[in-house]
Amino acid sequence: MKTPKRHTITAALPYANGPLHLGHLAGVYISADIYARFLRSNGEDVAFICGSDEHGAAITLRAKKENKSPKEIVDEYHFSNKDIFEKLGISFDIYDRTSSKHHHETAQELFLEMDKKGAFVKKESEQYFDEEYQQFLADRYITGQCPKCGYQNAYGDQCEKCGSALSSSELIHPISTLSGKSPQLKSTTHWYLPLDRHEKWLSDWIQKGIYNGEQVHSPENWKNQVVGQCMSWIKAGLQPRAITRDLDWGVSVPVQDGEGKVLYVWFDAPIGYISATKKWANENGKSWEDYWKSKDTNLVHFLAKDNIVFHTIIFPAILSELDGYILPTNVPANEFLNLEGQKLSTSRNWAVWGKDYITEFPNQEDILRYVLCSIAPENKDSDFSWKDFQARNNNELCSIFGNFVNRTLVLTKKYYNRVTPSRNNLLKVDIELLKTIKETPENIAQAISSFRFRDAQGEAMKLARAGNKYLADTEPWKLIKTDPERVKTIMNISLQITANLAIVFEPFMPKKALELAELLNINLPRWDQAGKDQLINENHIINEPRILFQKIEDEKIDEQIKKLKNKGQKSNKYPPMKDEITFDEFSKMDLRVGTITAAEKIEKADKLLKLTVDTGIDVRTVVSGIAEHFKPQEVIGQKVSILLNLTPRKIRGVESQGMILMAETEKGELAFISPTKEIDTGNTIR
Ligand code: B3M
Ligand code: ZN
Repeated sequence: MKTPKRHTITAALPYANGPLHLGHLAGVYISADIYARFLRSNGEDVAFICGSDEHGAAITLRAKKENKSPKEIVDEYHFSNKDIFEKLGISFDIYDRTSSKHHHETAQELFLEMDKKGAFVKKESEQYFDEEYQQFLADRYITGQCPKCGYQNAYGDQCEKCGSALSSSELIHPISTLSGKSPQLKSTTHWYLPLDRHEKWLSDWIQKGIYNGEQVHSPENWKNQVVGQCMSWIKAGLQPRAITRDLDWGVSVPVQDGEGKVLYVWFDAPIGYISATKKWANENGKSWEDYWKSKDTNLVHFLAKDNIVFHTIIFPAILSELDGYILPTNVPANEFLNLEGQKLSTSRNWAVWGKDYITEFPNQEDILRYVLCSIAPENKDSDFSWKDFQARNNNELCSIFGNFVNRTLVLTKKYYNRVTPSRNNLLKVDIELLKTIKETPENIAQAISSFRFRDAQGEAMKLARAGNKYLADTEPWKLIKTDPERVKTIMNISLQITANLAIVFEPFMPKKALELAELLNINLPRWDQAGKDQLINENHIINEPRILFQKIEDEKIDEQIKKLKNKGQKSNKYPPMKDEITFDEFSKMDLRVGTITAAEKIEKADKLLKLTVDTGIDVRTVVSGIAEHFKPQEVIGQKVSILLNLTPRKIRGVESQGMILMAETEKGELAFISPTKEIDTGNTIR
């Protein structure tokens, strides 16, 4: 394998259908940014590529839900997500969008190139069609029973209960989410990527790093769980995958019989990396092809585990059919981040949103970066908790890193009026420290090169720890009276450590690194200067000391915990939602407006009233548990909602034919559900 001349780093394109939360940041973007910054600091040629994924059923469904157009949805989230990334210092070279004209053109071009080459198979097949909406249904638009585990509300593409990947044709009793009716099968033609053709070489490439007879990556650098996931797919046998859809939102299929069809979102989205690179290269006087077609380019995809197969199987299969493209050198996918011990859930609002953090913790973006890197789910799922966040800030950043820097700056001011003192005789403790200074960047570099960002940051922190210990052990504040020459050496070395901290922390906490350089009154040096112990020259004047990290108080953390719990409480105060039912299931209920015409107590049953209800189609008896709340004479003449077709059952010897609907408060108070305007008895409730 060649030493790379340049690096194309991609971070999964977030769907522009919702805001970013800590799970996204810890799962993908913080790691990717550390990698990109580290390489740039090393003077490497880097293209760090991202953007919004603006197509697919996730977007159109959201639009439908909010009664907006897909365009409105993607505009909203594209800009708000871009802003969050910027504020967190995620240093993309471009943050593009897949709804752009240039992306559509590139995606179409590549489709045509593949089509011409015979890389697709065109197949007619039966697909579900919603007659009422006159629309073919993407898998996401269909729900039904999972054939694997029997779960009633599986999506057409995946069962969220058992995790199986499905196709809608496998669902038992499929229902269209558009009309709520069962969809009909209708024949349609689609382009398929015959992944089965690619099985053999993909397997060699993933397991051995061999592609077209050449060693193109080192498999031992790939994460086990990534290789494991790929191989289990390959072993199960790869199936042809449709790469077009009958939809009206997306990149249209640029051939005659492609009318009314668009490219499958997972076909066009990864191509988004390429179109974004083109745009960036054009604007910056570079050649985009260097970043995608040159064998000495290191292509790395950052993403979370649910995106692995798309980047290790489908996209490589696409690239292999195109002229001259390289494949990724690595796909260091992360696992998931949990929140306070529970799975993150956007629908339950169990999340910490990037936007909220930025507003509630102003100028503390780097703290979040530090904490999320410390707990990055690199090899297994991990947990974010506010207490841990506070502890890492207070006990590590403030008490160690901040304390060391502050002492160094304050003592330099106090003893030398901010002028860097000279260094003289070195003792053993100094020599050891100089060795740590030298080794730190090497250790960090090694960890980053093998995508161990937690370890890498831990190594940087070790240097701060070593510095802090050095001052605590040597106690210059005591020595200043007895051995002022010695203090000069200690402070000189402490300043060298501080300068090193600025360099090595730059990939992790870029703003703090700049602040530190500013405090030292130097330009932030590049990585090749790290490890040196003469970064601050004798007589160099540093700036006025200032505190680098602030403690986070308990109140602030309690507030966050309370806020989260409140979100949870909403669903605790009231019973949680029952399992979803289909429209079909709902419509089986015969609900009507009825009128109570007679009521009497049932002997020896304190809670029950025997009601006579006029339902418009008959007069029937219903036993209802409302006797503790209503007297019989109170309810006569009351309009009610009644469920007619409930199987009759005997209660205290009386056959009850149906059920009266009641609203119940958490204190157990009851109220009838009756029409808000005059509606005749017998009318339906739907
Ligand atoms: N839009 C992200 C997701 O699955 C998906 C990534 C595309 S990367 C080409 O949430
Ligand atoms: Zn299932």
